[in-house]
Amino acid sequence: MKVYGHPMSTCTRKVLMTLAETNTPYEFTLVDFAKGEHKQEPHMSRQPFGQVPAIDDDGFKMYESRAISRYINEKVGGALIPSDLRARAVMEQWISVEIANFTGPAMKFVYHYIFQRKQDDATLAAATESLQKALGIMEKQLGSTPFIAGETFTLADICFMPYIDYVMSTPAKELFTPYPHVMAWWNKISERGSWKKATGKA
Ligand SMILES: N[C@@H](CCC(=O)N[C@@H](CS)C(=O)NCC(=O)O)C(=O)O
Repeated sequence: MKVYGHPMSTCTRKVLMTLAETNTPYEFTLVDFAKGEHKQEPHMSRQPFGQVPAIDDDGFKMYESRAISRYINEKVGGALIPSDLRARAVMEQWISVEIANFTGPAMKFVYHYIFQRKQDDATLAAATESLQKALGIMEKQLGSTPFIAGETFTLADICFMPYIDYVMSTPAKELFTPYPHVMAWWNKISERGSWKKATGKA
């Protein structure tokens, strides 16, 4: 399987984490943002929105990180998607929470502090409020289950990871302190060897 992406990209990292968790071999091709390769051919034919990641699996081409992760897990018979209908539905619920309620506000801090895309005070205040709301809801869940969607590590955990990792290296990490179950979950899942491999920390 060929993976086209950037090692620092949150979306690429979801795919790399899924590959590492499922022990799936792959060949990585850097799409160099600095050279604008993501907005040029041949990458535009792989990902028409000019973003990463994209894959080519023996001629089968697709993009969108969460969809790619589901494909990889199903292809190799991985354990990242529960076979039980209701457990799987809960996993999908938490992936939707990640997309709809967590990642947007979290990324405001990442843009502001890491990527130097400065956000105004009102934007950061709104992001703080939204993130605190999401963290409170995650805290309740993680007080009763070891992983975000239940008893096992799933794609839902993976989907949160790249964003939390970046937020934790900004002053917004303090927003997580009042949520001990979220912190314990993050400390546990970020210690996985697969995460270290996916992020080049191994
Ligand atoms: N929904 C897409 C989003 C992809 C995306 O936003 N990728 C970012 C890197 S994490 C990117 O390529 N940004 C460059 C750009 O949008 O110009 C996915 O999950 O794959």
